[in-house]
Order: sequence, then C-alpha cells, then structure tokens
Amino acid sequence: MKKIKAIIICCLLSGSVFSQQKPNVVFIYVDDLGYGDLSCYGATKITTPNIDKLANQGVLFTNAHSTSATCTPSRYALMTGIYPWRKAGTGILPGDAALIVPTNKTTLPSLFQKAGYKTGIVGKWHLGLGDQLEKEWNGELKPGPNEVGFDYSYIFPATADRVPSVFVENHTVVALDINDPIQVDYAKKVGTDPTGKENPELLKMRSSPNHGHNNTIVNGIGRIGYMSGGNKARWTDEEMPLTFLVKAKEFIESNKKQPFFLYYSLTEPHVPRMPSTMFKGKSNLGYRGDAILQMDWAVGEIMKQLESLGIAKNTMIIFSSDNGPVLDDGYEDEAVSKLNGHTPGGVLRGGKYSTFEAGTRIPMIISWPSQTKNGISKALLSQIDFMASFSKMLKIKPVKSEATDSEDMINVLLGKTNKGRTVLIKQGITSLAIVKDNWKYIEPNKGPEINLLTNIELGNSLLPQLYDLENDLGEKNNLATQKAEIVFELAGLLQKIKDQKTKD
Ligand code: NG6
Ligand code: CA
Repeated sequence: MKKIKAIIICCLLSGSVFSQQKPNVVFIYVDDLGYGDLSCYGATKITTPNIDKLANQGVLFTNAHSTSATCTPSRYALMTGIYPWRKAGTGILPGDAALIVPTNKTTLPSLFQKAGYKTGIVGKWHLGLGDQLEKEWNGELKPGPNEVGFDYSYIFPATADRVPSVFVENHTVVALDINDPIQVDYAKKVGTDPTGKENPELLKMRSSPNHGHNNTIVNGIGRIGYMSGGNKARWTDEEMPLTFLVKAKEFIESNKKQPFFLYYSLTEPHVPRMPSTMFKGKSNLGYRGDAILQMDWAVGEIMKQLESLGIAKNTMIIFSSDNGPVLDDGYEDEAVSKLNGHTPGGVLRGGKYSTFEAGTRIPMIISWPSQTKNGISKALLSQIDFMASFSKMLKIKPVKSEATDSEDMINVLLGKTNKGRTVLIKQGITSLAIVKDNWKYIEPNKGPEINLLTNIELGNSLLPQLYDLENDLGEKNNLATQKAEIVFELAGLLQKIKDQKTKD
C-alpha cells in the first residue's frame, strides 16, 4: 500500500514538474495590427473582448517590438534569432520567392521539436518556398515550413494580396487539379485570367490608384502578381478566417495529449480586408475594423477550445503583430474614410514601413495561466528574443553560432521581472534605429520622409535623430543637437553591433 502511495505521489510530482516545464505554446501572430488597435491598449472606437481577456489573465507588454516594420524580415528574425538586416534578401518577398530560412540551422519550431513537441503552422508564411524562383506549383513544394521545423503546415505562401491565392498543406497545394495546372509569374501575365488593370469592372473592391494591386483577379480582388489555373484551389477571402481556425483547432485537438507548439499566423488586418459576412459592417470602422473584430473572435475561439479540452492552464498563449498599422495599403476599402477618430498606432508616430515607433512597437500579450502573473510590463523586449528565451525554458542549449542576436528573456515573458533588454535595434524600410536607456537614435539616411502611397511618415532624415522615449513617446522633439554626446554613443554602438559577424 505504502509503495502504491509513493508511486502515486511520485507520478503527481513528476506530472506537475513536467507540465510546468512543457507548456503547450500557441503563438498567435497577426498581420499589420497597430499599438493602438486593441481596447486593452487604449482603443476606444473598437472593442476586442477576447484579446482583452487574454491580457487580463496574462502580461501586457507596452515596450515590445518586432524587429522590422514589415512582414518578411520580422518573421525571418522570429524564426532564426538573427537580425534580418544582416542578411540580404530578407525584404518583403514576392509570392514565388524561394525559401530564405536556412534548413540546416536551429529555428524557433525546430527548438520545440528538439524538446519533444509536435509543431505546426497554420496561416501566413511569407518566407518563401522551394529552392528557386522557378518552381513547380503542381508537384511537391519544398523546402518550406516542414523542412525548417514544422511537423505540420497549412499555409498561404506570401501575403493575402499576392498570388498564388491558394493554400498549401505540407508540400501540396490544397485542391490541386492536375488538369488545371497552376502557373505563377511576377514579371509578365500568364494565361487568360482577367486582371484588375484590364477589367476593373470585374472587381468587388477597387485597388487604390498607383498601388498596383491590379494584376490577376482572384475572388473579385486584383492581386500583386499573375497566376493562371488552379481555379478549384483558389481561396475565398471571406472564408479564410474559418479555414485557418478549423485547421488550427484540428491541430490542437489531435495533439492535446502531448506538448505542442502552434504558430497560428492570421492574415488580419492586412489587405485585402474582406471579412466574412458575420463581421461585415460590425465595427463601423470599415473592413479594417471588421477584420480586427474577426481576428479577436478567432482568438476567443482558440481560448474556448483550450478551456474545453482542459489544457488552458498549461498552455502559453502569445499574441503579437509582425509590424505596425497601415490604412490604405492597396485597396479602396474605406479604412481611411471610416476611421472615425480611431488611432491604429495609438500615441506613436509613423506606421507600417516606418522607423518611427509605430512601425515596430507592437501589441504583445502573454498568458500562461499556471505561471504568468497578470499585469503590465514596461520591459524592453523584441520578438527576436523568443529563440533564446525558449531555449532556456525548454533546456535546449542553443548552438553558439546560431540565434546570436537573440537574448534570453524568459523571466520577462512570464512577467517575473521587468528587467528587459538594454539595447535593441529596430528596422524601418530604409533605416535602422537603436534604443538604449529609453533614448532612440535613428541613423541619417536618404530614404523618403513620407511614403506617398500610404501617407505614412517613414522616420527617415538626412540628419541624425534622437528621441527621449521616456518623455516623448510620440517622437516630436529631435534632441540630436542638444544631446550630441548621446548621439555619438548610440551611433558608435549601432555601428559596433552592425559589424558583429554571424556565421549565417
Ligand atoms: C507592399 C505592398 C503592400 C503589402 C506589403 C507587404 C505595394 C505598393 N504594396 O509592397 O500592399 O502587400 O508589400 O506587407 O505593392 S507585409 O505586411 O507582408 O510586409
Ligand atoms: Ca505585416
């Protein structure tokens, strides 16, 4: 009897230690959501109850950053722990790009694999597929997510506004029909499909002038790039949230008995915003607002599922965005005209593409009910730090030459300390900035001051810029002339970090 009791106690103990060491991780990564887009971050014109609930049970970060102000580089950093500006070819990728994540290095998902997790990605990828531009869309598409650490993948290749407008499950286009082969080209028209340029009367949402989202029409929307064939495989934008949600839930359901890592990478509120009927008109802010409500709903559905499976307590949910907000990013979707006083970037200056704060300071919430204390953290943090932080949590030693820009922040992520990074580099579309002790220095550069298409201030200037983020979060007063010694120090430090070599 004593022996049995001892065994039971032993099992219970090891069970609890095991569960603490190996939480499931659901990383919800949304596309182009701004610092001011959620009610838990102060939005008043839109309410996001599910994400607010997540924030109430976890840690809400006010000083968390993506590495970059656009998607591909931010995601590259997330996967590798290497600053993307160290590596050529990590800018916004076309839909036919080759894979840019190395297949012979530790990645965020392969870390979890090494720790015995089942790993999956559902949603946007945008890191390339195959080993060259010219590829056979009708055969096996690899290397891709499955070759860099995901046991399961259900993705779209690039962005919702780029062809091919199809889903890829593991290595194959979903609903592929060999009698209607897919062809993709970014330079010239292929096939006879109408384009937004030639047949604007066929569009259900017009492209904005000069943005060029007027190539092949798929589901009544002009895309960037040309495709032909694959008619059965083409997605319906309005169904996308459900498609991804169902796949995410299936992945969770089939792995509920073992530790899993799910990277659930939603397209909202990136363009084209074409919400499902359930959400159209619901926000009164146009389709961009509706897409945010739709995204919030999807987060709530995942939370509900985890609860009903009884695994919510030991599941860490991370919620964040790949870059800051943009209103007109290619389509006439009323994002500007129906803004109604909403401020997607909150008090921050700039937006997507910008070296100003709104480009890369993004919402981040982490909830692991059995571990995180609820509260607000002001710690300086970057998404690049997930690599080193999870290495620590999973007790998988990082390879020395890998993830060299990543810092272990696991105790910050769990809300156990407020002591974040001391230094961080942030990347706009043409310039870098360095942050230290709440001072932010933007290097002088020749890039345009404003992106005329999106009407976003890019943070570029031929002169050095220095902002005191503690007292001037809106970056209104350039103190570079008054504080020349800080400019000198930060410019030197930025150069030193740039000069550090990586093996990749
Ligand atoms: C830009 C597109 C924009 C968007 C962005 C990628 C133009 C004029 N604009 O090049 O619409 O697709 O790329 O966004 O083509 S991201 O969030 O994936 O980085
Ligand atoms: Ca993005």
